[in-house]
Amino acid sequence: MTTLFDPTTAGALRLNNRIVMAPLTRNRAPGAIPTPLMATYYRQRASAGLLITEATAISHQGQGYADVPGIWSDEQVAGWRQVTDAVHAAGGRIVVQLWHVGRVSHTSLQPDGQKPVAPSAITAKTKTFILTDGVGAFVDTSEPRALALDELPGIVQDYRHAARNAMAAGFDGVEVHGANGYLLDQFLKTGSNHRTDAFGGSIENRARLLLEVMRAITAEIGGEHTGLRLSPVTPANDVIDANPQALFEYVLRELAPLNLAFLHLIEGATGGPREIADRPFDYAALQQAYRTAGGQAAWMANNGYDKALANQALTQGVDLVAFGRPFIANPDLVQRLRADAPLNAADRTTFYGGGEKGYTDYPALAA
Ligand code: 8OZ
Repeated sequence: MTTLFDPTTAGALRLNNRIVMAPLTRNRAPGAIPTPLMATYYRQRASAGLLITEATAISHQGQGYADVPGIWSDEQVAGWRQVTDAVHAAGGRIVVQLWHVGRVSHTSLQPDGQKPVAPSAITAKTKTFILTDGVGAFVDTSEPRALALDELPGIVQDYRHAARNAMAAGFDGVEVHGANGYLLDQFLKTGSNHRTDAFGGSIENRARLLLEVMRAITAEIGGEHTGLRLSPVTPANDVIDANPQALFEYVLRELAPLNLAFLHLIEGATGGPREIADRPFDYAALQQAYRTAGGQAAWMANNGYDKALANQALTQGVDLVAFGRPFIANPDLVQRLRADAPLNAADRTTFYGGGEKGYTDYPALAA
């Protein structure tokens, strides 16, 4: 029987096991440039079969929180190079999560203090985190402006450029952040997309930006180096779709020919309940739609998994399981799961921002 500890492949990626470190926002990149401390943090966790970095902005416009990293400049690429070298030296694999926040931002984080951008000028009822004179605070997101039709090719180009930078920085590939109410998810879903042009209205139109982004990235770096994260029913960041089952089955059928490395599904509410009473979703039917269309990507499941639930999922069509919060406090999570050892508890007060405390100082099991 296959277990979490058996090696596998995902596109071009050869993984030592099926345990994935989920993307985790940690806000420790001042000026959006990855630091040596971040290299230590990721190296400590390199026994995961695959590391997915924290969400990383593809452009200044794509920034939505203080001190999150970017991957649009050469200086950022050089910063990430320290991270990928450290992880590879420790025998791990790492992809960078490519992120445009869309409307989940604040004017103070945007170029020249401009409004954040979105499919439609609808403010998200959610908070972001900003720094004012070095003091952090959670604040309401700013009112966005709707992107003009002629701006969308530039957004696609920013993703493509970020993917090229990712390979230059030594990553094994990228994960496109299509989840959690950020730009691509805002375009997908009826609640946030009220456009009347070719990028709004029908499912085909709402899916168009995501599909153009995925086609551009796979043309640039190859599908075998490309993954995608989706969250069909999460309420995170105030998104909702009227008919998510039909929407996501369409998206996955269209993605089938792209030869993707993996598809990463957040089941239920991100970081919350796996089942949402008024938002049912059939993930097995989604996978069936993708496989029937010829899609071969590894299927990565996420949200609230423990060892028993993960091993059960491996018998039901899941190939990889992503663990989030357990990796914050347990750099050697793979070893601990293998040994059924107790897990360190994570300190919430150090999740976002700060230095080594609550970041690189969690102990591994004694040798
Ligand atoms: C927590 C805090 C800020 C951002 C996501 C990138 O939910 C995030 C995020 C999580 O995908």
